Amino acid sequence: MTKTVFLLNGPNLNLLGQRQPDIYGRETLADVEAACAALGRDLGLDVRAHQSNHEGALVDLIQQARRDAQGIVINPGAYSHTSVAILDALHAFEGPVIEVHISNIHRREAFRHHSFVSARAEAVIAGLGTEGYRAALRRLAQLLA
Ligand code: DHK
Repeated sequence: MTKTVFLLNGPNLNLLGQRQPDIYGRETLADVEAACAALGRDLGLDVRAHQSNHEGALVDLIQQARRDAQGIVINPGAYSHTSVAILDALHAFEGPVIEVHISNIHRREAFRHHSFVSARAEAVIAGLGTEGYRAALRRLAQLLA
C-alpha cells in the first residue's frame, strides 16, 4: 500500500540552484522535488513536497503530517540550529523522521554543528548534496515497509 511522506524544506531552500551553488549545488528545489516524486513512485511512496521560510508554517505542516503522512524527510535549513518549536512538533508526530542537510554542517561554522532536530531523527544525512533527499526516501521506505 502506498505510504505518504512529507518532504519539508525550510528557509532559503526555495533559492536552491541560485544561492551559494558552491555549497548547495546547481539543482533547483523543483528539480529535487521532481526527482523525489519519481523515486517515491518506484518505492511506493506518495511524496508531498512543501517549502516555507517561516518557522510557524513548518510547525503547521508537521502537525498536518500527523493526519496526512506516515513519514517525514525534513531539511529545516537554519531552523535546525535554533528551533525548539520544530523539534517539539516533530516529537508530536509518530512516524519516522529523517533529517537532511545538503552540506556537511560539521565542516562549516561552529553554530551549524548542533541541530535540535537531530534528537528526534531516525537518521541524519549531511554532505551528500541533494542526493541526501533520495537517500532519506530510500531509508524511509525501509522503515515504513
Ligand atoms: C541549509 C541551510 O540553509 C543552512 O542554514 C544549514 C543546510 C545547512 C543544508 O546544508 O542543507 O546550516
